[in-house]
Amino acid sequence: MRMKTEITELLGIEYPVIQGGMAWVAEANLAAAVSNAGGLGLIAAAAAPAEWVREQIRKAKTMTDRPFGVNIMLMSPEADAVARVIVEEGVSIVTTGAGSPEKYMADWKVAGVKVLPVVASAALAKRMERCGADAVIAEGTEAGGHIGELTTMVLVPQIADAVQIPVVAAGGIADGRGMAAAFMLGAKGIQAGTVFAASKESVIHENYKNSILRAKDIDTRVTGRSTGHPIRVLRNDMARKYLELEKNGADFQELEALTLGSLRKAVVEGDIKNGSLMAGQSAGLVKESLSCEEVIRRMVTQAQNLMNGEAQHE
Ligand code: TUI
Repeated sequence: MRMKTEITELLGIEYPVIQGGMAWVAEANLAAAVSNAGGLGLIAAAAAPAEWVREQIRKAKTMTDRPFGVNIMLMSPEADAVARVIVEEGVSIVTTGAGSPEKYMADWKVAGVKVLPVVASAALAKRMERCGADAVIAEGTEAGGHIGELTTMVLVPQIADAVQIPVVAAGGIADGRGMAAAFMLGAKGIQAGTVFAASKESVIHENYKNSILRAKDIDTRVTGRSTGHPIRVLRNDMARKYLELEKNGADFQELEALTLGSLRKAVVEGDIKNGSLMAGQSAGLVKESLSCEEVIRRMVTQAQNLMNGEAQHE
């Protein structure tokens, strides 16, 4: 099983599979497991203190000799500090989300950091290419957490046409069928979150994992459309309450109060009723908790078989 693409070359990894930068979920254990399996593991800085990110980077270094990266969430008040920690700790790969990383680009380039911004439009992809991005991650609205409007199916080919740098497809991909489809759309690699959140090495609460494994195709909801911060989650009491408040015209403060600490509640405490269970639409495709190694092996093998013309009917 070999799969060389511009993305494996760029990142120095074996398979063109990147683990999504999921808040509270993507910590050192998961990142190291994915990197040890030949993909690119990521530590998600999310809104965490920069010193927590530094600890996780140091921990991951003890757990893998392979490349891993840090995902920086640009809306975080800690973003400036995390951007510095990335350079100080010698992290070689960064993915960015929920904004534009332009102001950090010069410092990262000088330090030799490879930068892969997550984008949800062709315009932002072009802007990222101009400011020195090494590749872009085109994330469709099927993804979990903070999302854009366009589907992976229409976003990836338009971004592949818009830029010269390699494109990674994200959103809705959990198996080799999605991976093969992404290649057909012009991607050179894929990013997956949900399937890794449900993996054996993922440290999230069992209740959260089981919610992903039980989820059916139609079980996600998008909260926060009214505030301009749409977030895809699994449907539960929390999502229902949030959507009800939004329908009744609740203001930003009221909605924020409801969700404050809700992701932690789900990930750490396993509160699947009142917690915020961020997950992508691919939750419906994830039926069992596999090791990261198994996830990647099955995905790559299935994609290769499909691309060799061996159509897989169950
Ligand atoms: O960032 C994500 N997904 C996330 S971040 C997150 S933490 C959070 N928690 C509560 C509220 C908000 C965030 C949970 N999930 N994915 C990458 C992504 N980036 N998807 C879409 C975008 C994006 C959207 C607009 C990137 C850039 C952008 O515009 C930037 C600009 O300046 O034009």
